[in-house]
Amino acid sequence: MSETHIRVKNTVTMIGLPTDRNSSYLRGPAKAPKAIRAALFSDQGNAFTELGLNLQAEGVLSDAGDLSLTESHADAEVIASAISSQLDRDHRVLSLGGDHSVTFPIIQAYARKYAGLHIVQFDAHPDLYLDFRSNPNSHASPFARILEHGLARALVQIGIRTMTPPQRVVADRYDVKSFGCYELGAAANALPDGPVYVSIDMDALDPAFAPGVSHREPGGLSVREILELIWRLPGDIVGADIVELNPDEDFRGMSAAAASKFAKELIYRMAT
Ligand SMILES: [Mn+2]
Repeated sequence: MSETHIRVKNTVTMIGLPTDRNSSYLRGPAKAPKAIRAALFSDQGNAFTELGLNLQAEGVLSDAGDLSLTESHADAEVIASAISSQLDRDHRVLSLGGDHSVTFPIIQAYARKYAGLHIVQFDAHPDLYLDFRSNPNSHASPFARILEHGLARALVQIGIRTMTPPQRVVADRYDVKSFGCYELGAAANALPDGPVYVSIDMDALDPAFAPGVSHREPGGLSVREILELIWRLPGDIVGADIVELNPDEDFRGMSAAAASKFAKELIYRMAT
């Protein structure tokens, strides 16, 4: 299929969120936006998605650069207003984290534009702690914040392999659909219709595919399994993030390459 047959309906703005403030273990994801961009625009590949969309074609992708974040409480509002201003232009946003705490302010902005937003989260971890080590904004808590603020109609989690009793309580309270790596058929059947936001934590992948994360959890998903689920999503993907890449833990850029692959295919789904 050549690019001339693909109709571009939306411009996707890519924006980097270089923050590590709410990481609970290792630091490093603040360096991820630079690493993902370098992989995305590297001569190791080309600018075409698997179905033939040229990311460099007019009106497909714009890059807003990295936000200036100060590792302070004020960052959340800086993130939310930057996302809102892109949504006000009717762009769709691909955010490059950063630790997973960034998803809460991003969704605060999205919820102002999209009522009844569904979220699909690829992750080894549920991230449903009401607070983690006394930090309610921890990267282990963004989906607890999103759900208790009523910012999403429903949450589907895929790749989960670290559920704990306190997080199970929160999952049950908000009817979260949480799927392990052994039930991808059921997960595929639970993929939502309607406006959907996709959040990819790189530790959803098996560490064999992406060693460059702060919390390696073996027994994870393959790159291809995640791509298949992104393609099969019946809903309209209106926004996405790729978070928790830790370049300091990477091996020869292979995790950054996986993150850039997800970026390409998410841009395809958002743009067309
Ligand atoms: Mn995770």
